[in-house]
Amino acid sequence: IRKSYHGFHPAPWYLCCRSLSGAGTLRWNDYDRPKEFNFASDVLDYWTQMEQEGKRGPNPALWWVNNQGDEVKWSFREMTDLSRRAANVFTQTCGLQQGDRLALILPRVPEWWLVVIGCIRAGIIFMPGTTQMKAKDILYRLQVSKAQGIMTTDTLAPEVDSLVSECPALKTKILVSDHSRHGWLDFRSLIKSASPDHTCIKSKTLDPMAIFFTSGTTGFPKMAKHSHGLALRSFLPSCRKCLQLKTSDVLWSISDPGWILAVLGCLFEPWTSGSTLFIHHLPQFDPKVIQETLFKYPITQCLAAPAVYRMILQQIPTSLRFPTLEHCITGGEALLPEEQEEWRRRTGVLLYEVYGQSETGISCGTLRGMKIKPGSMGISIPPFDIQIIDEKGNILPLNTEGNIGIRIKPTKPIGLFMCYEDNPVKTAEVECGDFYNTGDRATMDEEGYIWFLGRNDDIINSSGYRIGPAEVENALAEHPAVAESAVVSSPDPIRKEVVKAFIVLTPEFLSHDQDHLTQELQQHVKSVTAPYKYPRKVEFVPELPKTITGKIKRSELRKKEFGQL
Ligand code: BCO
Repeated sequence: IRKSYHGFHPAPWYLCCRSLSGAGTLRWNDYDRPKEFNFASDVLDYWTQMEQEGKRGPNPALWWVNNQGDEVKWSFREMTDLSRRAANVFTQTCGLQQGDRLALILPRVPEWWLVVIGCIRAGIIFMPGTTQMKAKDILYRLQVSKAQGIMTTDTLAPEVDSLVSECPALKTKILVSDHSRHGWLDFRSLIKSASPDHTCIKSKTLDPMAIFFTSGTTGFPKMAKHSHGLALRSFLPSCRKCLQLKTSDVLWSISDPGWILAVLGCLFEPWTSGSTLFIHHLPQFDPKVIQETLFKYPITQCLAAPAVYRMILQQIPTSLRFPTLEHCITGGEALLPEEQEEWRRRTGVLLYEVYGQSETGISCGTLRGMKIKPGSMGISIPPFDIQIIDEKGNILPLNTEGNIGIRIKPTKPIGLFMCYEDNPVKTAEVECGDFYNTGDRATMDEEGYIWFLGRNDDIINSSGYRIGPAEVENALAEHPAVAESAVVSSPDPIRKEVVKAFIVLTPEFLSHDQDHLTQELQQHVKSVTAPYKYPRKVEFVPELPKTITGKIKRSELRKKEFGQL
């Protein structure tokens, strides 16, 4: 890793770089389905070549900073070199092969990019996960995916060691740290000694590339499996219209590396266009740090969940007139029209909304320069054909509420997930006639703009996190105070929705102080599963509403929360 402030002069390159619309001057059209595609060889190595031929400015591919003043700047050539080394580490030292699975639980450290590109080069299926995960979350992921490898930092390594005996498929543990740990391979030293010569696999576009875990209403998260087509999609002309990045752009993508939004916004989108990706390590989210960073660095585009923009607007009373910021994009949850307007008023920059899921990547959006209709998520982005459908897959008339469907017949579009791995039942459940049913409710207007309304099930979207109620209920059930619980969405001015738990107490806890018990239960959930899921609201009730067959009526509780009953 090169940590240096030297040899880098921001002003000249971001003012004078050539503008190219994409790697390889747009070889494919929206509906082409090339047989082979590999992001590392087709895109990253292309920009390395452009750099070598002097056809791209001196701006780095990755520009990483942290709060301690460390800085990493890697050119495309360095990314190519280091990611080839990473591929060799995986195949030669770790014994991983094409088709093997690697659980990747890293914070925003520069190695994350080497690992993902290294995996793509070697055909290893990477499975990103948030560092908020706890031992049980990790155990589930390792077991259900039969992962052969895991890569993480010092913080989670002890958790992994505590469960490794229950994961027979796991054969390699790789640590990203300045220290070594018994039983773990040391990535930072291995990469230094690895060879930079590696022949990238010739991946078929529809070969598997990544697995994202996504929460559902019931049970444990499902494995949404994506092919290399996910990366190809960022390359297609329609998708390029979304951000319209140029080689001179500096895109700051604020998503946690555990989510698909990061794989798109922190990797495929910026590097397809040969742009600079800017990353702030941000171990804790702090709107003030975001404001300062946007003033300090020549960032031209910013991609973050609505909650990030909302929290900046709510918590920073001082100037938001950032010197170089031109374009802002948001996705992951619904954005309110008044938030969009306030962002424009205070920054002078428009905020464009995109929509997608772990299954779909970015599916629709208001493309840069297109008319913004506040409250709408924009239009369908080809090759996706989005329609509003009924429960049987019939297309509904304009301005009629229904499910957001993405056409999969006669041909599944490039970039849509392949299936829920090892789960044909759930895969079949989301097929609805000729469409993939997203489970999100919306309407479409005469101009094709899509207007989000909510979910058709019990999934909670809190500040951009998709949370399955059963995951929180299971965590609560482990506490002796909880006889039973029902977890639903509840309105919130900051996070739009938060997790609320209705809890029936066991007799021994009925006389306990309820405020104290609330805190204890919140801490308990934070300690057994990823803390972003903890119930920010708790209500103790004598009983839960149920159907005659004994099923908890979550929808009744949710409607009460939103004043719909
Ligand atoms: O709010 P609290 O302080 O009570 O609790 C927070 C944390 O303090 C706490 N926590 C975090 N790590 C912990 C911990 N507690 C104990 N041990 C730990 N190791 O847990 C709570 C976590 O909540 P949070 O993550 O929402 O934290 P925060 O700081 O409020 O962050 C705000 C946001 C906006 C940065 C965050 O909510 C966020 O990143 N949201 C966006 C999520 C996102 O990127 N979604 C996109 C998914 S992909 C997609 O939608 C497809 C689109 C194509």
